[in-house]
Amino acid sequence: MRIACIPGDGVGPEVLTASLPVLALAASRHGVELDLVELDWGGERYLRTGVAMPAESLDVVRSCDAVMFGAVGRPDVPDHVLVRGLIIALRQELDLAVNLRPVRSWHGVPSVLRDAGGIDLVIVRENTEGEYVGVGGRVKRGLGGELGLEVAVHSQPVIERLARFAFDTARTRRRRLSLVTKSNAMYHGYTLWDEVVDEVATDYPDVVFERVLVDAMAARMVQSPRSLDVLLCSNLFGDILSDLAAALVGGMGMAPSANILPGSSPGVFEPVHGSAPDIAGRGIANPVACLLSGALMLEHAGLLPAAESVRAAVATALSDPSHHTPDLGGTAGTATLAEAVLTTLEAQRVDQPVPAS
Ligand code: GGG
Repeated sequence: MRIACIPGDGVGPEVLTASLPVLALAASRHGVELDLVELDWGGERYLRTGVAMPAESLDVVRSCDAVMFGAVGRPDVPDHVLVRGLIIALRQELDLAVNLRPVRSWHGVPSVLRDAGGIDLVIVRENTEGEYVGVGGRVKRGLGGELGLEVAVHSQPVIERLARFAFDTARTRRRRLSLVTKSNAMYHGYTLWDEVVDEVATDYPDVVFERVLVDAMAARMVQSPRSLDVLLCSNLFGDILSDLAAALVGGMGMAPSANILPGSSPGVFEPVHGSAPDIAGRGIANPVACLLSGALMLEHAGLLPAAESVRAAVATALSDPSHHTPDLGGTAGTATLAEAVLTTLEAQRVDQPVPAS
């Protein structure tokens, strides 16, 4: 597999460098070698050249089977310049319709909840339009009474495509799907979501379907997260709720994601967290979100046993608190945790069924 690697900014290079040997070993054990193509896209390149990624970026990415992405953002560049210029641009230009954000609890990992055991949900986030489509403007700049307009765009084909993916995902899990909107107040775009998803739901009578307003969902995720399975969300709501979900299972360092167009490649696989400039360069960032994003990449490439072997090794490493990074209450560094995962993976017998993680 030819993998484009975009370490990006802040802790991005640290977590990606730590994760790649694990992913390479898991893949090679299942007969696939990873050919890594490193790309210097991100904030430093923006400061040097005026753009975060070059004009031919799509050709470069399309020549690869997948993209592993670290993080984007640095304090000396306005956040929106890099987020829009890199990660949102890749999602939109490659038409990566689905942002898949699975969240689960891990044995031994502390949580803000008294009992976080058994949380296992997946957020299916719309990824190319909604509130992040980039339509709007600012007028009367510098004249007083300035206006800022941000127009959300929701389209039937994009909602329907995403909804079918979410229902298909629910069929591989506990067959429960919650559509998250705010259609009581934002009643143009979100009533369209309600109607389109209601219609799709009729094709999936075996999936228990409900509509939940985003504010109620935020409360429910804290109060009864185990009642949730698949959450189908717009771009904005999926972005917000996935941070909340991550916080329930140990924090942002535990949340992986996949940007994919089902049945197509390349997808872009990235930890949900950003560049964390406050801890960048100190070797203490949690690599788990990046490792699990790599597992999603292997799974998307059809290497499910390799993906499961990474998840099982992560579970084993996390069960020992001496491997925990500071965000999990420990004192271990990025390399210590990643090496514990690698050592566990090395010790796994390839012909052995992967233990349930
Ligand atoms: N690791 C991905 C990253 O750096 N994300 C920063 C971010 O703010 N992303 C916005 C988004 O996911 O929509």
